[in-house]
Amino acid sequence: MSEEAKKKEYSADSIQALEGIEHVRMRPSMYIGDIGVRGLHHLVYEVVDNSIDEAMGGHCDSIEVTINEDNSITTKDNGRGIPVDIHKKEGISALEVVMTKIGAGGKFDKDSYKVSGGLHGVGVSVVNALSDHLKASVHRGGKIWEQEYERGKSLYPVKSVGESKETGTIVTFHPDAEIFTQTIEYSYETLSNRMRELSYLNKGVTISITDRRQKDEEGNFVSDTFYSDEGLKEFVAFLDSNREPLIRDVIAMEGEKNGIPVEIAMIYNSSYTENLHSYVNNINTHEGGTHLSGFRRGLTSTLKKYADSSGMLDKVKFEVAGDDFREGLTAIISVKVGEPQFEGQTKTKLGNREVSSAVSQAVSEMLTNYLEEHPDDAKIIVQKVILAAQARHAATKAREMVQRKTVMSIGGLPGKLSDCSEQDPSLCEVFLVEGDSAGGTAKQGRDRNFQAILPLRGKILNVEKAMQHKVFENEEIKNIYTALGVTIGTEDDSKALNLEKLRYHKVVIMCDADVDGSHIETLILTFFFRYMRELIEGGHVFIATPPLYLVKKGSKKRYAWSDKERDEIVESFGGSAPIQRYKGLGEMNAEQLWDTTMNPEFRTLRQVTIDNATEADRIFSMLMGDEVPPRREFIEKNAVYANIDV
Ligand code: 0RA
Repeated sequence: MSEEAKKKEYSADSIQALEGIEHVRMRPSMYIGDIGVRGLHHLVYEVVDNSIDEAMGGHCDSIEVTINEDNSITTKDNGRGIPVDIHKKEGISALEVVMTKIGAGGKFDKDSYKVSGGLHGVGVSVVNALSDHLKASVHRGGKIWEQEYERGKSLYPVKSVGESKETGTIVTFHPDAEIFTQTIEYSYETLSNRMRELSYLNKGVTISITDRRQKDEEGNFVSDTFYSDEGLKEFVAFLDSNREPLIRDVIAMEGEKNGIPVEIAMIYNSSYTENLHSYVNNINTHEGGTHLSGFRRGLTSTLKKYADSSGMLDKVKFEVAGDDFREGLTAIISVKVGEPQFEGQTKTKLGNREVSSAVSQAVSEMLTNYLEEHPDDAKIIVQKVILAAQARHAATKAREMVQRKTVMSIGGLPGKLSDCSEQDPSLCEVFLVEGDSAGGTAKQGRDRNFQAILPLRGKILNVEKAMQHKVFENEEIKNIYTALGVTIGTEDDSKALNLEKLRYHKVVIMCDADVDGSHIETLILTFFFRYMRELIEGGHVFIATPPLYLVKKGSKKRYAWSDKERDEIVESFGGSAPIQRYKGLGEMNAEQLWDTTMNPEFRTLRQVTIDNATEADRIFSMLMGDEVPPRREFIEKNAVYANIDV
């Protein structure tokens, strides 16, 4: 190639690279999902996933993540280091290619390691394009190499800045506030939960996280180090730490089936809930898919076969079905798939057909062995299954009652519901209000055109501890089903929720801003999480935030939502002013409640999301389970809903 042609090719390539960066900056959501809190945190996952790839290839066993004072993030691994030699095709350092070429992904060498984790698998160059500054340091071949970038463009060619006996990659990036207009503030909680999860999913890798913005009581930066020797086995034990185990040990397996790496761990506990979590390439597949259906199939057929041959089902008169085998089951399935096909609304449903039989075979082998070797545990599991089947038959009757009532909903609406006049559900809101008196105030204060009120009597049932038929027999819960207009059960899933006839697109939980109120709020959220998760996933559930104080001086009055805000208002009123503390919604009059908490123009609604299903599950099992001490400790340390809202 002539010099001229080379030059031409180089500039053509760099124009393409530029177009790539421009495209990422113009349409960031296409690459990282969204530009809110989630997308912001996704940047960290993307970089860490590259380090995890190194670990999966056996080249790395330590990853350190630091949140710096300015909300920039530093990740450091002891992998091989990103190659720095001149890339044959591009004519620039491979490091620069990895960092600036959208879609290069860093994987020129496809076979060197198996799969990448990133949900969108977009590569570090996308993180670079969305950062106002990024610095990469590579320890490799005895030297330290460096390059810096601004909004995806390199500031200088890769240079050597020193010597090193180690290998590894250090990346520091600062998210660009021009892109992340909502916030660039990282949540330690969110990041450390993900690092814990990654350490369970990749045993043998030490992952630490440090927050340089916060210090603990001893003056050290807040920090956690995660390391798991036994992987999923320990993950299941962690998830069930607040539940009572039914069998002696976590059942676990790890191996390759039809060329697909499969890892499974499961245990039965004394609760009535099914708690399955599945991962593909370290990504939580919320919507399930072929690996999960393979697991269910393998579990059902193996247990059924065992129960039949043991003779324990001989006297059972009713049918034992799929759901019954999973009551009180906590399980994690993790598979690694070379070219995963993600489907579903949030692209978290695995579509690859071949994975189903791989997982199903793996479960069958694992479980058959365990049952043969642990006949006592096997007996306990089968007994639990029979009890579940019995309860399900009772529940079916109760559920049919709920459905019948919902279907005949004209005139069948609960008597306590004060409905709104608007007919279009997308414009309608319903407030679930604690207690009849607050319900009365809300009824007077609301805009009856589009706001409905459903008062709930005191504490609603704790569904975490109740059997299913008790849940469907509960008056308050029946009222919620009928008021919302949702039904339960479809052809292929008896527990699926049907939202087609949802009567309000906003469901707002409105409780007192005190300990009792937050307890009731948690009870309601637990019910939604266990029985109406689709409602949360659809973005329909909100929490109202009533004020804590009213500060009055002469004709001036302002509300405060925190002690800090209260003090600032008092200050702005000249240093002293009478303060009224609202102990409950009932102490506000209708106008005040409308002004502060219900009027869409001024209120703040917090949307409930399930950011991390495993963590949400653990929190609900802790808050609502039998073990009192961890609950008290947790409530004292955190707001009750610490991890489930945004
Ligand atoms: C491309 C090729 C190789 C490693 C990497 C990228 C790599 C990327 C990142 C990002 C963070 N940490 C990383 N560590 C490695 C293979 C290197 C080789 O063949 O020696």
